[in-house]
Amino acid sequence: MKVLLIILILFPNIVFAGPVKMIGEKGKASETTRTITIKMYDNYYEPAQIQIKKGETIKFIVFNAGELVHEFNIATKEMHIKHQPEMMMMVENEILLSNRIDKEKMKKMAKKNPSMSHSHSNSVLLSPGEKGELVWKFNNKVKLEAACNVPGHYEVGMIAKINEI
Ligand SMILES: [Cu+2]
Repeated sequence: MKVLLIILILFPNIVFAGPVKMIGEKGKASETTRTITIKMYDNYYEPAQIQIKKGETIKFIVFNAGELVHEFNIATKEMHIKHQPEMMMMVENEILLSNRIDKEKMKKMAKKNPSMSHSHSNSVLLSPGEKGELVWKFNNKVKLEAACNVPGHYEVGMIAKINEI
């Protein structure tokens, strides 16, 4: 226990950067091998299955065609579950409204609490009608899923399975 605590204090990056590398990394746009268009509806993705090959860098063009705010987040199931309280906090602080993201408030809150900036390289959070892009390099070390962590959406199955082919 004591040893773990010392490791956490001395090397926080080892502990926290680890899982992120496990899921792959932010890709370079110049290394994109394929583009996949994802449409987000209330509350599902189209397509609901994504096929990837090891080492591929994919550019995802994500469009929110629904009437609610949605997220496209590439992570493991465990990471999604851990991310959900953070999203709930955004709802409680009225940054994340059901059909809109209060970006001004998000900026102000981010100064106090960096986790509220919601700028993770593995996710895009979009208001209805908005379009976003995410370039991801897959290394296929762990099982991944793309999911929406807006409160209630993951629970009703707003998940796109990522399968290695
Ligand atoms: Cu959603």
